Amino acid sequence: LGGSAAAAEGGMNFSLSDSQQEFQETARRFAKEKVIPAAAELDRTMEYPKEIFNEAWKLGLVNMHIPASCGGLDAGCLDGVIVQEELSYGCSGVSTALEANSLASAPVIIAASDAQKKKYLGRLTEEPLQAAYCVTEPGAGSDVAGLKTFAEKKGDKWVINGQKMWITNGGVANWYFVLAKSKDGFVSFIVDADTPGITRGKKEINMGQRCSDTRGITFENVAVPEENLIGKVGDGFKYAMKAFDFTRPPVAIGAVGLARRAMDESRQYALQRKTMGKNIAEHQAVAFMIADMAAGIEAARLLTYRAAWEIDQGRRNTYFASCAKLLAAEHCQKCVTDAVQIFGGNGFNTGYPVEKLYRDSKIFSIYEGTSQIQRLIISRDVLSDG
Ligand code: CS8
Ligand code: FAD
Repeated sequence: LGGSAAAAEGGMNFSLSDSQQEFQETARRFAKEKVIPAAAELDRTMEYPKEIFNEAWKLGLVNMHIPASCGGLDAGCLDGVIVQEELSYGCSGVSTALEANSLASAPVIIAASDAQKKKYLGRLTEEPLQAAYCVTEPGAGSDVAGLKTFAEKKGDKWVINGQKMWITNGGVANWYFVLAKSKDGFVSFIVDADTPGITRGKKEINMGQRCSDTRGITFENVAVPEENLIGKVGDGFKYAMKAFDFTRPPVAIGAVGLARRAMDESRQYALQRKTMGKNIAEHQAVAFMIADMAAGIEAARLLTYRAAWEIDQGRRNTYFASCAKLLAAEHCQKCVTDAVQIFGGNGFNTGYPVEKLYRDSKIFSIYEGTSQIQRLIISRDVLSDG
């Protein structure tokens, strides 16, 4: 018995490093002290959580992956995942609003020049500013290759025309990552938000995560200097896809954090609500719903850690990232449905916390690639020759 020989070889290890534990504790405390107390009101007013952003920025809980050369922490994907679970436990509207900077920064970290990184990532570490990732369009969400925004080279500038939709941080961003088509294939740019020709749409009123700022953005003859073209003409699509490899794990763990919150709320309620002479937790039908929540949360967390760990090892993790995003998003929705059930009539009421969790959860199976798109990516991988 015991695995001391195997352990000595340094194989599987489920421990967090000291710095990861520190990230986790900081984020957990921040969620408890700053996010949870503000969440219901932010949901009601739909106000962008600027103050919370600023405080999280000071603590290093946003922009975690920006390289040290640009003033960042250079944290790995797993480090960010550990933080995101805690922030999302507090409020996934807030965690989405905070994490959108990492999504916008990902293709820049992947493919931009040192000068571009210094200028635009450096800006995010110098001041608590926002950035946004503009890929989706009114006519092209799942089918990124079908997007229509067009960029044409004119002298030493690129002129962008098109419309983006559902852009997180759209109304508050200082700069945008923009994916477009050109006559020579996909091109991507960093675009200053105050460039003439950019119009930010109205804030969308969404079902959940209502404090996160989601908007359409229109680009009308937006002239962008050549120096803001990212990487090579023709490779823009791949930069946008590679970004998802890094950002789907944090989105997956957002669903885990929300599911864990639903479980904790359910546990607390089930231990005090009485029917037929006992706590409802003592009815097996209720206890087993909580058991299913726990088992799925453990599985989704481990799979997400694996997806994040793979990319931190420098390996392509597309398959694991999609598996994690799919499992976590779907399980999260099961958890919130059961949480509302455990709360009975109170679950359907805005005075209790679980109806917000129910509304907030749905987006996890839509953004960063729908559950169907994750299945497409996974099935292509499983069914391929390699
Ligand atoms: O279109 C792809 C897809 O992923 N669709 C889903 C779109 C999506 O996820 N959108 C999310 C937008 S952002 C968002 O929602 C933010 S929410 C707020 C979060 C805030 C933070 C909490 C697809 C359907 C998977 C693929 O489309 P296809 O058109 O079939 O392309 P492919 O044939 O698969 O690929 C074409 C070429 O690209 C290469 N590729 C694809 N994926 C990758 C990765 N790494 C590197 N290269 C990649 N991951 C692929 O190999 C092909 O290359 P070739 O050289 O042409 O063979
Ligand atoms: P569609 O692509 O039209 O899909 C409609 C339905 O058809 C879905 O159920 C889908 O799964 C299914 N479907 C489509 N194609 C297939 C297929 N091949 N096989 C099987 N089923 C299929 N985008 C950004 O670029 N940046 C952001 O910051 C951003 N933030 C967002 C925030 C919010 C709150 C929301 C709602 C969206 C955000 N998005 C963002 C866009 C998001 O990624 C897209 O909404 C999502 O990818 C789905 O695209 P769609 O809405 O166009 O749906």
